[in-house]
Amino acid sequence: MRIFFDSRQLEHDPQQELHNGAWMAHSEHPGRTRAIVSAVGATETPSDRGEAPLLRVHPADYLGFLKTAHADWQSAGRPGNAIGYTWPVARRRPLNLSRIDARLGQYSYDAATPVAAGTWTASYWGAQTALAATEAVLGGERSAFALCRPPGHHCGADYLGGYCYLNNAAIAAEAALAAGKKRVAVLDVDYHHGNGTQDIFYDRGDVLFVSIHADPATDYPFYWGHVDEAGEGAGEGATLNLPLPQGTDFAAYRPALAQALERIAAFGAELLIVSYGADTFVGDPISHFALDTADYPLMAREIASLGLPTAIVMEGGYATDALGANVAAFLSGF
Ligand code: Q9C
Ligand code: ZN
Repeated sequence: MRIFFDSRQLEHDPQQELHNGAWMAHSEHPGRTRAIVSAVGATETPSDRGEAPLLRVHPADYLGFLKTAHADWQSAGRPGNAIGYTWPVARRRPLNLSRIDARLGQYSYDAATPVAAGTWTASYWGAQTALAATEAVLGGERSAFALCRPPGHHCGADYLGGYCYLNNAAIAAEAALAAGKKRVAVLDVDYHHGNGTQDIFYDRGDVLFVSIHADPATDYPFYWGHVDEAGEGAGEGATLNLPLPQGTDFAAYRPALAQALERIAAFGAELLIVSYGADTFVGDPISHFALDTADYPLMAREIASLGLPTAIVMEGGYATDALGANVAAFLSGF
């Protein structure tokens, strides 16, 4: 399998996140990626396809915010990473605010996703990595892996959150549509619901979003991922949420996976994007499913049995010591 990776993604090195009321070292650190690189073998560096494919998903004002947020934070005399502390709820009308704190609140939804000096560069090359893998499968590869970092599935068109800044899976799906595919499916198997990807395609009939994740009644991101979220307008029926309880092992996971794959086949997808998070692993420090390393090849084989050209995009997974083995195990099933 062709594997794409750009080492500039290591430049994103966020210092801390607000976790259950205390600042703690950030879970989404460069060491995750180093662990995966040493486990999966040779990688290819993506070429630069520019900003146009990013702009199919994210508005220019959001990209502009992301590019300068850390410098703006420094200009305001602040230490460390840029992070918001107030979020608009009641007053969502468009306002042209310049204060960095106001802009952070406008373009984010949590305090787990700081903007560091290297965040834009890393996110940009993460998106290019997803595009390279997509191009490989459009060119005839059966499957390809994009070792993306930071992850992408929590960020929407114009907001960051959940350690995510650019939505790599959505950028990949839009690239496939731009290349002429009529129907694309995104299967999200990260432990957490892919709220950003869901939002981006919620009213669209050409992209099916299917997610298997921890029940938002107990788990982040709480406000999305409930079973009754099924899409709207032209996208009615093109979103499928399959929440599962904490403690789920692969035996309990399998029926949901079968249901997800059935829907993707029925949709008539011509290309599949898999948002793969290894945080379903039993040893994940911030998650509560019970999948084991040996389950990932089985999961992958079932996905591969759809017979669709498949671009796999890396999302979460925080048990760094097991992460390389878990990713390699998943890829081996294709
Ligand atoms: N106390 C991904 O896996 N932290 N993002 C929640 C709980 C946010 C995970 C804090 C978790 C985001 C891509
Ligand atoms: Zn996750």
